[in-house]
Amino acid sequence: MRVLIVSSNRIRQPVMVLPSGACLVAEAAERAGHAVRLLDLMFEKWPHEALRRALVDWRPAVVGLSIRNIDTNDARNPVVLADEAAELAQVVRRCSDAKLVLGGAALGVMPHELLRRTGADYAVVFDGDVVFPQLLDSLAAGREIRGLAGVLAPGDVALPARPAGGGELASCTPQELSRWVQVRPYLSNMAAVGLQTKRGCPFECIYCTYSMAEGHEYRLCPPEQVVAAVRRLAAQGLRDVEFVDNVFNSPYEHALAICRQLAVARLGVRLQSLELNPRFLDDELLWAMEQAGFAGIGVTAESASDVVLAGLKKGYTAEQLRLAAGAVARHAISCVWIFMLGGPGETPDTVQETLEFATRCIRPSDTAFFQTGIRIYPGTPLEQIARAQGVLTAAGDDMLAPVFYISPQMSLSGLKAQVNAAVRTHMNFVAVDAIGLPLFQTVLRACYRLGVRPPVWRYTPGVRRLLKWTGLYGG
Ligand code: B12
Repeated sequence: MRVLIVSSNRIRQPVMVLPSGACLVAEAAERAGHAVRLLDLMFEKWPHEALRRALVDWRPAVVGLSIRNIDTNDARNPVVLADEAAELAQVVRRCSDAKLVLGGAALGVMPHELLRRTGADYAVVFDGDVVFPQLLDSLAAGREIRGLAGVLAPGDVALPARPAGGGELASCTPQELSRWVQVRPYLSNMAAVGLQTKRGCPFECIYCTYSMAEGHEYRLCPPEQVVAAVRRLAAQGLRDVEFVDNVFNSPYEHALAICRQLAVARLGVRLQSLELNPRFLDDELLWAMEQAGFAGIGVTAESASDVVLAGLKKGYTAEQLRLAAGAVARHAISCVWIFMLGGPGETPDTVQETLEFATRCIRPSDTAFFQTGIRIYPGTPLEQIARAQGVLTAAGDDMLAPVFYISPQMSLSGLKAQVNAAVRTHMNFVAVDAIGLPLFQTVLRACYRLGVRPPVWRYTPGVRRLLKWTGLYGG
């Protein structure tokens, strides 16, 4: 069958993201014997017209619409992206009689709502590279789709069964990204190529959808395959590689083995991962990461208050966070600490505890990033808490427009004011609104031309001073 995969993501903040998942799915469909094209809308000036042209030229029997983001996860400036996906679906319906199939990270979060909102024929909920070829085969053979593992159809109430398999993760990155998308413009906007070393998440953070989308059990990509994938990327000139696992350093031994093997392989790549759990971050792993070529890491600390950490079910304490900060300070890798303020139990005092931790324990050359408010997703324990506290009134099937949790013990404006005051006096602190600054993308491209390479947040204190001096941010 002729298949058109459409990568709909056009969000450029905080950095552009190469559509590796959509490329993986395109490759898998091609391996299954189908003729596949991929349309990436990121750089298209007129996305609807580009889609119309692709539909008319290629005349696909199936269109796979990849949807990454539902919104920008920013309580300060909420943006709904589901409407854009619905408009693209309308273009498909107007210009073609192809079956329309949804896929992408957003489907792991709100599949029913997106299926309804777009009017698509099917949604692939779990691993697209496994499920999509099976769906295509069934469509080609005219077999019944309802009940196919990983596929949701209109009117289905329950989530579909997970595809059989489990165990090892077959593919962690596409074989050849540049066959499907223009890679250069992404690189000059400081994007790194994403690579998954595992799927699945056993943690129980109350706000998170990761285990809903990928299951609680880990499926690991063997370390030697991860090294082979990084080698392949390096051979294609892709030297900025980001591990995009839900949590990179768990299981700890798996991350350690990957780093040690990468160190031996000496591939000359700049590695990063923004998803490190402080509970599993020690000198041994950081040393291995340094040897492997890590240029930057992110620790998803969320809070440094024991009350809030327990409320979020993070599974570590403020003391463990301090130990992790001590370890980070003994190594040369740049680090961004990511905090998510406003969770259950948060008060101005607990926010102060977190700000004090960031002042005392984070090196001035490292970055502290503060998000205010927590996006509430249907089906999470946070949704139940928010309903019980009267913080959430929207119906469970009406949450595509973002709703954010703020502890009833404080207000969003109070929280913002507290964070802004700290940002003004600490040149390594950044609040979420900085991501949307006008000129941000222009600055990124200019930096790239001057030889600056990812991750850009390594330069936060310098950039912050410049922005403060020009009056653009945090003055
Ligand atoms: C790593 C990550 C990041 C990194 C990305 C780094 C990089 N170099 O790529 C960073 C930190 C930069 C980031 C930023 C953001 N992120 Co993010 N991110 C993730 C994370 C943890 C992994 C994404 C990933 O790369 N997966 C690996 C690839 C291979 O998988 P994939 O693209 O999903 O593709 C698979 C399937 O989706 C499917 N598939 C994909 N396309 C298609 C197409 C078809 C037709 C089919 C059938 C299937 C299919 O098959 C693929 C293989 O299984 C996810 C959570 C998650 N586990 O999905 C959140 C997630 C995608 N992010 C999210 C958000 C909100 C954002 C931001 C908007 C946040 C912000 N304000 O900064 C930005 C947007 C960035 C942008 N420009 O778009 C949300 C999106 C949903 C939502 N709430 O809107 C997620 C789901 C987290 C969540 N639960 O909230 N992110």
